[in-house]
Amino acid sequence: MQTLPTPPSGSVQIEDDRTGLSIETLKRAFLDNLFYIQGKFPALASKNDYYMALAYTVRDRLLRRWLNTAETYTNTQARTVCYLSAEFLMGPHLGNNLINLGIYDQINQAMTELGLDLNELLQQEEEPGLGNGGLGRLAACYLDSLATLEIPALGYGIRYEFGIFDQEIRDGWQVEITDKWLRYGNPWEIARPDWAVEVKYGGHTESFIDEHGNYRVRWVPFKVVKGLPYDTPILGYKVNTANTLRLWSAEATESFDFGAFNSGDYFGAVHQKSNSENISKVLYPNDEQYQGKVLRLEQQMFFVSCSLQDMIRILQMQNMSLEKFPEKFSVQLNDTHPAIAVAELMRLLMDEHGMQWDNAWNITTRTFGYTNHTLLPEALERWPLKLFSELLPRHIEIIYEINRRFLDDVRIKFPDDPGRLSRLSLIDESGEKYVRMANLACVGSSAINGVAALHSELVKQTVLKDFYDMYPEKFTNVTNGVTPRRFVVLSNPRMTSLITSKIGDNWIKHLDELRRIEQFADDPGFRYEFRQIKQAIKQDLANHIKSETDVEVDPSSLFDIQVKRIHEYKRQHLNALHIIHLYNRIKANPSAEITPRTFLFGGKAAPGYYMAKLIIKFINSIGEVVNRDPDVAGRLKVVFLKDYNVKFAQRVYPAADLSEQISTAGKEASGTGNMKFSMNGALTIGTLDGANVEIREEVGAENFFLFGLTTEEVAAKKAAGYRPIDYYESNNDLRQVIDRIASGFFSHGDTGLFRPLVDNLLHKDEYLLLADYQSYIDCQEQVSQAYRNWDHWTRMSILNTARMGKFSSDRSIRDYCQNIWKVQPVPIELKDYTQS
Ligand code: 7GP
Repeated sequence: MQTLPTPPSGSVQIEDDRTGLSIETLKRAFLDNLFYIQGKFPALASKNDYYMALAYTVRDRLLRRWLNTAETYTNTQARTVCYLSAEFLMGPHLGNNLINLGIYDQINQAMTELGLDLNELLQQEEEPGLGNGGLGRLAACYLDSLATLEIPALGYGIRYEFGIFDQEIRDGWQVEITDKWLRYGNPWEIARPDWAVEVKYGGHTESFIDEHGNYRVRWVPFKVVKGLPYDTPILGYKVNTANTLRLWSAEATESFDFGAFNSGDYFGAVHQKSNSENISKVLYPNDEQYQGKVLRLEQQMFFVSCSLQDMIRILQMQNMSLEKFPEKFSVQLNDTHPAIAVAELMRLLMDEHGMQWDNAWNITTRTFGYTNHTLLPEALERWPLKLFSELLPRHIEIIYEINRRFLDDVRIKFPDDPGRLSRLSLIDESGEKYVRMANLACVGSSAINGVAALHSELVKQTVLKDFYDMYPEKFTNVTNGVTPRRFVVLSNPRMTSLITSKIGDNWIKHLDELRRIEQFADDPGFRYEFRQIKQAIKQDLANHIKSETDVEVDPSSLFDIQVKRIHEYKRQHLNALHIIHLYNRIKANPSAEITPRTFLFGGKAAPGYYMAKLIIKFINSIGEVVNRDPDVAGRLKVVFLKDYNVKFAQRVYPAADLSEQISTAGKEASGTGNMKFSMNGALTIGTLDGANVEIREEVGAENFFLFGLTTEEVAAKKAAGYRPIDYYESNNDLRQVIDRIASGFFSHGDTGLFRPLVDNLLHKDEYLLLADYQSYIDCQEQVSQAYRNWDHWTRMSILNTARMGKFSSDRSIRDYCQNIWKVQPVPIELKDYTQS
């Protein structure tokens, strides 16, 4: 190792190896970490060693900000947002931290001088896939914006040992592989064993009268599990604020049951340990599909109880009384997964801290806010009463009491309305009994919001209508947003430099300023550069596709991309019908004028969701035929890219010409991929669903390809008795598409393979693909025509980027702060610990 030069006394300031930013210091610090943390010297080091050494070098530069932030929050007793979420889909940390620290170029230079390629090292990071899709990724964007806006905040969740599965494609089918993301260690987290807490399950309760003559309850659990917190710093963009993501890992209270061990039951002794650790073992891979498994309820209770106990610890450490809980903390429930928090906070306040009901209830309801993320009925969480009571005997008592008092309030507001009472009850008693988590969240929160304007309206009119009637003042909207740091600056450095060269870099923090590039939309030079950049990015993706799948795609073709979880309501199969329509046109007339297109798909299907998995096979089967048919002559290519995740998403959004946002109106709560595409200059083909409505308003109807039925039309059609077969029978083109599938043409003659898909479309078609088919095809034809005029297309593309300011997650977080959390920024000053 290099030795430090001795400075001439008093004249030269030596840069500290853990904080310095000069290229020389960065190189030295990097080699030092390689040596002392990885235990390697360059000749022995693997790519992963280099990645780790770099990660530690960057983490060192974060730590001062992180500790300064924690210290400032402690000293000022700052009001803090706690974001409770069963999922945080963070994506790789390294690149984002380089951007937010503002040292991307320096590190790039330092690596180059050491003969290393920063891009390769960035690719090395195994991303923490601790989420399924939109809900988990939104939580991650919100942490970025909270830190950037200097808002005191903690993210609380579960440190799953295995995140969302890795997806392989074999013979066109999805195969799930365990995600061992912690295999090589995680340089971004720090364990905090001294803040471990305990969580109880099962057993029974006993009541007693305490020394003040008060009625109290004691819970005698069947098992106790230890929760160990792991902290990850979340740095804001070019600020000193570094907030904390605190994820809980489950451990047995005693690693061995020594009693059992000594009596010779070695297996039994270890069994108890592995049983407890199961709680944080694996993320449930279902997206918008509720699964009533005990382990899932154990997970929810686990992270919620750990987090609330942690908040109480923080409050007490700051010498604040429990009465101050709602002033110190605003706690947001990310959907109903953490809704048990309402009962758990009541229990902690009453049973563990001796508070009386009314006081505890007042504190609880002032603390929580609840965000709804879906209207799909199959996602609504309700736990079988028996299962719930056995696992959480104390919580069910509390829920009964909340319910008793709540229903009394309902009776006063709506006398003689038994139907309403049974719909609002926290317990579903219509058949087998269930605990309704959304009802618990609504009663226990002071604010309830949906995630896009349309969605928030539908929440009030449908799933939560009775609650809206009861508490209209609780309801608001906060339209989702995404972070431009990760999804523009990091993902699209070329477009970022072009924009910055014209309007400076203020837009990165104030995305509305992107409007200032509108003035260049008619500037031929700017258009040219904008288009060249898109072309270069498409070429990169084409190379990647070639190396991954061996399919050759034409980078000048229209890149038509749909990436998101596979779900029938998102209608990836409608997109597929369009491909078959184009293919049929070519087969009918090989010299037909077809705008060359590359269709790209990516996304995981829940392992138990048969239809979604069949859709993946369907897309791959179409690709197999279309990609090699000589009549097509390369004009159409269909590629399904395996293992879609955050890391890959970052390469995909900038390469898109067309973004597919084609869910049945009324089904997609918001969508956030739609925003990421459009910010990167893709045009959208979409329905009036979720945030598409607002995106279209912002970018202008003339820069958006709209098709399909509206929410009201969908409802009316269903009410009138929708018959998909009528569309099949009356539309020749559609019939040919469906018949082509049914004939076994895409399945080596096997007419059975896609029968479930075809039968479903013809006889059920819950998501109205056939009703929207012609409108979609016509709209796609407009897209094809528009793409032929590249200059005009580029203009529309620039205007999309320029007008996406509203969809920065900074705006969403400002909305939450003002309307729901009532919390103010607390700027952090950098203090130099090395001097003290
Ligand atoms: C998703 C919604 O489907 C998507 O439209 C929205 O943009 C996203 O949340 C963020 O708000 N919902 C989920 O991912 C989900 O699992 C069930 O919802 C609770």
